[in-house]
Amino acid sequence: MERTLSIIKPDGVARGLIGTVVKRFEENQIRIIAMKMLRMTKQQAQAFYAVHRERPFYDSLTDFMSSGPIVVMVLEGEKVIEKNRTLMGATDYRKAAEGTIRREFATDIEKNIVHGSDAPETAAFEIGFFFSRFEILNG
Ligand code: 3AN
Repeated sequence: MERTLSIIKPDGVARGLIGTVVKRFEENQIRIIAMKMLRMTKQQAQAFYAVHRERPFYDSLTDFMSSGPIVVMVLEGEKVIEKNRTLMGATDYRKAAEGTIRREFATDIEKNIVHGSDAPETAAFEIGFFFSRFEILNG
């Protein structure tokens, strides 16, 4: 059993896509074991995306991620990290497969609706960033 962190980014929340994203998880046997809505400060977004601090898009990305409310979720299931990334589609929505969340809804490489951890180590860091043990079912 694996866990991963999912974020519905500010564009996804603003565009009314919370239900759509949650439905994708529910339809694909992915269990949501924690969920909340919050707004990150710029500093929190910088800390969350610290691995990207050398990238040219870091400042813009952290501005965007702190620009409005987000929904953060802990997902659980077999191979859920990969499964979630398959449902999300490629970072660049133009390269994302048909039927994926980003292909259907994203409008921009940065404003791409959802985030999903990319490996067990990043999932552990990202889950711990947002949730205490007591906020996660059977945590
Ligand atoms: P993913 O979210 O698909 O794992 P990462 O981890 O490479 O992609 O990038 C983190 C976030 O940074 C992306 N979700 C996207 O919002 C933004 N991003 C990635 N590449 C670019 C880029 N070339 N230009 C602008 N923003 C980008």
